[in-house]
Amino acid sequence: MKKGSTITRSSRLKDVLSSPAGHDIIARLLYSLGIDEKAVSRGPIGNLSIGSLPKISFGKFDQAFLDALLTLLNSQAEYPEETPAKKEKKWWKEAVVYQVYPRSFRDSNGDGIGDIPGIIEKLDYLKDLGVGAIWLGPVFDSPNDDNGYDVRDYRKIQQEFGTMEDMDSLIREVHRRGMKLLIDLVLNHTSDEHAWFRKALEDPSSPCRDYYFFRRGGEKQIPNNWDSLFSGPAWRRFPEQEAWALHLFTKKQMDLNWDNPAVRRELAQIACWWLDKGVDGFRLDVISFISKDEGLPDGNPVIGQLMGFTGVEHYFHGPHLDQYLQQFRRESFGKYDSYTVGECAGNGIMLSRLLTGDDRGELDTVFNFDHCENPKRKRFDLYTFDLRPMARELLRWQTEYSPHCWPTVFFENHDLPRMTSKACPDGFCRKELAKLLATMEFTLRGTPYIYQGQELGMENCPFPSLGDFRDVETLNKYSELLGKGMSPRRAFRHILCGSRDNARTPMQWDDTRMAGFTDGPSSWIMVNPDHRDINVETEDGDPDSVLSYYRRMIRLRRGSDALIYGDFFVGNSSRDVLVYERKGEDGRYVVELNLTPRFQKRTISLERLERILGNYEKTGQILHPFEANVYKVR
Ligand code: ISL
Ligand code: CA
Repeated sequence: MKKGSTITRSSRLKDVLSSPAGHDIIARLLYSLGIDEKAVSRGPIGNLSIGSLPKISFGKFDQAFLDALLTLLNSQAEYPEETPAKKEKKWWKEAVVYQVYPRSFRDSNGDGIGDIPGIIEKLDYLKDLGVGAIWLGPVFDSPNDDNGYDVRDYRKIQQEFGTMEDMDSLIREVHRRGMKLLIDLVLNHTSDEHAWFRKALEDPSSPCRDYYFFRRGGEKQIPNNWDSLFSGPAWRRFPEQEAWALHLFTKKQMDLNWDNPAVRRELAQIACWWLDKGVDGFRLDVISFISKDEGLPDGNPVIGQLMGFTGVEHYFHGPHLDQYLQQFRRESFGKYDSYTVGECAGNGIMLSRLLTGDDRGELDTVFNFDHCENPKRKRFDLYTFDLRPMARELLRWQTEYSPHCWPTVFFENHDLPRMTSKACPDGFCRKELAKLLATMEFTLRGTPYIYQGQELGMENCPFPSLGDFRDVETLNKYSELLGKGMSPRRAFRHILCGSRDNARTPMQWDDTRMAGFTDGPSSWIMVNPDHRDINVETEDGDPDSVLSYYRRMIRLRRGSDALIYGDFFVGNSSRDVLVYERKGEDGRYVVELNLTPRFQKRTISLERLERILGNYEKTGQILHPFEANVYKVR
């Protein structure tokens, strides 16, 4: 099929794979059907027509789905150019990034809430760990409906976190230690308490009204069928005005209308304001959602079911996303020596190629989450996570993402339960698993991200009751499940495993009652009782601890051209054991990973290999559960 030609019902599946949106969507579809993508690109399935999808899926995908799919496939006509890659060396390709969740890192004044002076107290710890850049969660003034992801004023610091002077000294102190600071800009939506939204409500004729998506309509006239990602419909009603406004997240997080040039200008000015203050870049919250299809049409129910939320096909990579990002970069961070990572859920390898190619002028890197859950599973499902499909997905990003693009490598963040608990719920291999993940993290190509506490091997929290949860998404989910008729006991088990609060319990500095997080009597969310064993102080003095392993791994990566910029090759692997190689100026490294909690046969010969790091004291003929080794080729 020729580039740019229209995709129809009679187009063959393998041809669709050559269009960016088509590639990512078909790949995702096949994943959900449990079919390997290669079966389509190379095998006979590839010769089937799109029109046969209803048949081969036994009706799971119906005609309406097909229509929605064709519209979607044809909406994204752009193709990446085939120019030579720049392959430039950059500080952000070399830096290890550490994500700080401000509320839960360190409380300096005993009120039980983490704060900026608390972060400053711990900068030497981060420096010592080998961190090159810090991603700081949102610290802007906020009514805290979604822990700061609902911004009331982008140029003011949340009182509980400190003052603007504290923020200035944080920037200074980070730089003084040779590290960089990235801040978390939330630009897809503002709080309903932001001055723009208040004005829009007070005076419907003010220019601010068009900063958001207001639609007229009575109680029964909801503008479309989109779901909020945090349960319920994506529309909030303002009865006194006979109007609705769009919110993809909570009822207090109002979506901004990026189609309005004034909105784009204001947001670029905010970014410049922070860059002028000295921050080194941004993590852009749900940035891939900023462009919505014109007219906000209804979402297809089958796509909705597949993706978990109805409507996503109309905004996950909307019609003007690339153009808005190019403009945003030109008018803000493109003028600085900065680094930007965009949160771009649902954008697969090809669409991310559009977002991050060094010839595209958009973002530097993206976060994609396809590896974070197993096929056919969602975060709140009760299941034991299997590392093998995750590794396959990560390998695709290593081998199929273009040389124009730079990946990110991460396993945890403030929205995800702890990997240790997901993949090893009974905890018997916790340390080995945590070290295996560290081995991957610092030997794959891409910028590695550590989420606070990951370097200790922190686990999910055994929250005793509903009252111990804090997260709005969790609480909404619980009501949603009860509403569907689930028993309270069962609903509780689901939120216990999937809740974002699992990652948000206080950082564990020592084994005292409040884990060294606060000197006050209590904290805003409970401390995980496992802090008696899992904490910085204890692990610091133990050469066998997860923390010590992180330090060694980071030191190894930092000094190695091969591990940062080197070429990547898949080695002789089996279904259960992954082997890959990195090659650069300092030589060749071989990484060997047993991805299962069981003993496995080795797939390579160790002749000519010198073992330089591993998560077991010795390695024998048979690989131990989750065994990980790094070798240097002699
Ligand atoms: O799309 C998703 C699920 O399929 C989510 O993972 C989505 O990427 C995520 O919910 C977006 O998260 C970000 O924006 C939210 C905020 O609550 C999160 O903490 C933040 O990381 C709204 O601002
Ligand atoms: Ca505090």
